[in-house]
Amino acid sequence: MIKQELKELGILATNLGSSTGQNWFATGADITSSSPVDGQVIATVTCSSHNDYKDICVQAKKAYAIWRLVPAPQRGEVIRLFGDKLRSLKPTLGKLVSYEMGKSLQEGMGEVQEMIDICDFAVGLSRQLYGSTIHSERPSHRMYDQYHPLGVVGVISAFNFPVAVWAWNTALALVCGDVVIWKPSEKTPLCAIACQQILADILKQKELPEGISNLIIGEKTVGEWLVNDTNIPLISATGSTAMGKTVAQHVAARLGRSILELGGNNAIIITPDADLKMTTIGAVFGAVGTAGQRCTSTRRLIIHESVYEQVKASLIKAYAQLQIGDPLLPENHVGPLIDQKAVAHYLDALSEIEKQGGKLIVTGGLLTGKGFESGCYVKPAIAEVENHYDIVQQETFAPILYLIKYQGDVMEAIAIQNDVKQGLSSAIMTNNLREAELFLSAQGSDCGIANINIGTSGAEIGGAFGGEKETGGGRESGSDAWKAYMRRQTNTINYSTELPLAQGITFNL
Ligand code: UN1
Repeated sequence: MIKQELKELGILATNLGSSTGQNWFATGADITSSSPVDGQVIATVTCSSHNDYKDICVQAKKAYAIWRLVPAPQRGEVIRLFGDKLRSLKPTLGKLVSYEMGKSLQEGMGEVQEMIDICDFAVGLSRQLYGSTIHSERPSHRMYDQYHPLGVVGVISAFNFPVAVWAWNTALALVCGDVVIWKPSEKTPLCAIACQQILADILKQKELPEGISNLIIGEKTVGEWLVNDTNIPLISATGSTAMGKTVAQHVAARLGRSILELGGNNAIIITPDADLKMTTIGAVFGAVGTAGQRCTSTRRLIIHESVYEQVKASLIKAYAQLQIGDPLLPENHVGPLIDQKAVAHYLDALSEIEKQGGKLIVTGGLLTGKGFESGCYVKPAIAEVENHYDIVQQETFAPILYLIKYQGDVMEAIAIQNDVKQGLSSAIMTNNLREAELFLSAQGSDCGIANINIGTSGAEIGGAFGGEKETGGGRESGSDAWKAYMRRQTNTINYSTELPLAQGITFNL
């Protein structure tokens, strides 16, 4: 089904490992990658052993010694070529993402578009790694700060964005002069191999060391080598809050830096002044897009009682029109969950909702029969709940949408929205300026992302991406997120013939 695409992406064998001669070392155990679309095994992939990991680190360090001396705009040129290549491979890589991960082809290509966008951003950035000039308090002195490369950056990414999240990190890290070791989700190794292959070809073309971009494949232990390695000054990890807590503690114990992008529990507030037509599209896409497996997926709608019944009715109508099935077919809105374990979590959550007092108004459930043989297809569900239920407080990575009613003013809705442990993305649908500004104010949303009149998912790469509280506090992608990938240095230069001390201190010998 995907053979042609794999060939175009330079993946020639279906048993992948060190024998392919590419620059990930793999002599460990084999894992298979199977598609949640049809349950078919796509390929067997050999994981990295601990010795492979050590070899990779040597290679990465050697490459770093060279790469950090390449002028930043020339590093940007490498990323420009990478972005151009991605442009031509967008349909092919998008299809692999869709088939290996299960998101719709549209969204698979959207993910590749995010890669292209971050490359464009990084190319511009490569000429703008600005520090500031600071006026010294001492005569004939000059101060400035500058940003230097940091070293080898470890990137741990999740299955749900198997290519874009790596690209956000890698495009920035590379123009910053760092090199990358990537540990992708073991559920989507082929997407990772394809990406690595594309970048490796460009490095080769530019006669640069392969070790600028490295790939290690495997389960949790492989990630642990990275996290505990004192040679890696920065770990950027995307995934569950549980994973992030472990990573944070281990990296902090060795005083390394981490960028954490963890779970969300994202809500849209729908006020009496909302444009309800826009609201329905934003809420439904946010809740069922990527089958509810984005960290920015809409989990909760906090709806004013005056529009509650109307919103509920239009959601039920919209959900009845959703087509669930093969994500590669353009008519389908919702594809499968990543695997049967995810299905089990989803089913558990449905029964918990009822146990805890919630009411399923769109019941959901597992789909069986023709087209659903992989056992990974579920129906998106909607439940009326209260915000304090344990199940509502958790992030269930599946298409389950919670409706919560509020009676008072927008401050009541904001309090409900903030009353969860996570703090990634949030939105308000309103045409009322006061409500919108309150939502964005210091007493408003406590999330890293707060939107007016759009949904919670689908952030553009230009902004810094990440969230507060149990979302981990990290920022990736646009704005000045690049600063986390560099080390800052403050420089003071004395061009006088005296040595005046700061703070007016006199020290005479
Ligand atoms: C994620 O779900 O881990 O905002 C990333 C969005 C995408 C990225 C999500 N641009 O939904």
